[in-house]
Amino acid sequence: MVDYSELMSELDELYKNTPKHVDGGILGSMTTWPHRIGVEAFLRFIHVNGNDPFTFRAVAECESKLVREVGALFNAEVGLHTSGGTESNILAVFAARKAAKGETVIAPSTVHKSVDKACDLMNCKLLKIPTHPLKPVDLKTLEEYVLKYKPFLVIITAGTTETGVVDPVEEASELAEKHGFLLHVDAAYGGLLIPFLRKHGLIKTELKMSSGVTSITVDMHKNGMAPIPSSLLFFNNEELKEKVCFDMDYMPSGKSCGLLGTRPGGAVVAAYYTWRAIGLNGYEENALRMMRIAHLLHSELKQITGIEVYPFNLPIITFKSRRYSSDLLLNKLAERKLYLYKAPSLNALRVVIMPHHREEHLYALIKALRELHQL
Ligand code: 0PR
Repeated sequence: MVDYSELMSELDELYKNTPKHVDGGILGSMTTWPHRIGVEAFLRFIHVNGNDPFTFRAVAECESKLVREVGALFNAEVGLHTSGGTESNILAVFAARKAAKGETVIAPSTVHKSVDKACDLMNCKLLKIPTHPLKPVDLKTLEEYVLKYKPFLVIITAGTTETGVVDPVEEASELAEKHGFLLHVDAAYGGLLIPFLRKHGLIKTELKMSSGVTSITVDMHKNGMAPIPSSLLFFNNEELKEKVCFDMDYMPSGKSCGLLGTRPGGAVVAAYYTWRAIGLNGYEENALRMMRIAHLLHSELKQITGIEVYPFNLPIITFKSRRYSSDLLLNKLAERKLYLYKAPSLNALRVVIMPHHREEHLYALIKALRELHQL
């Protein structure tokens, strides 16, 4: 006989020893503590297959409301829920590849690795424009690459993984119209920050489905605070979306959209109710608070002798130690239960301020860095 109570104690132990966002030590990951309404929604719909909107209508309803309501932030009307930024980016490349002839994709070197993965899977040639990690892609160079290599797709990023840089969406969209390439914008990280920060003049770029933009990735499990796995992929028309839907004749709906078959329907319901629970005002407040905390961390790190801190646009702070290598510092901080990520292109470390962070979480890091850099 299996002893459930033994299993439960084992689970309790595992849970106890797993870092939690509320403790404040998770400082490098783009994940956050999901909203409790989202958790509740996920639990209630834990049994639901998101691939079967016929039997489980709630999922289909939540997905279409989510696409409509979140999409309104970006003037986007068509889209689908996916398992994350990686799936959204893979599908964006797949749809573009079916819609346009060619095999070359162009992206700044700051693009997320999921695009390498997508191109590897689809056997397309990914050409990267050397781009400084702290700068957006240079438009003149982008145009030169486009004229020279004639890509079917260009991918830019609104909030890069390592440094939160926002590529010039409007200008790239104009280039797309002028030269006839498709344009995907990866806003997995920045999608639920940029519209709110722009409203306050903190970001200049307008992130929207303008006529030159083909698709946009926006993750709900990052700054959306929805439970993992959750992302949205928006397309600028229905035909493009149909390209990521496949025949599934035995299913009542007759088709299946996206990469997964059976999938967590609970994640879709959870994302929608998280979105409702936080609301536009909540997302705006989060974005402003995260920027305030980022400024605080930035100015504190600047004062520590032995640390070089880089400029930022979105709440991602990168810094380097003159005393320790990135790997050594990463491990020294992890010993103190402060978990950062690397920003390899700068040979630096990365702190991503997420919605759950409070000032005191950052003071623990500042204190540790001060101690480690004392003479
Ligand atoms: N696009 C951007 C701009 C991202 O920063 C990420 C994730 C993705 C797409 C992929 O999203 P999913 O992880 O939801 O598929 N960046 C995360 C981060 O930098 C997670 C991550 C980290 C993913 C390392 C892959 C990886 O190799 O924290």
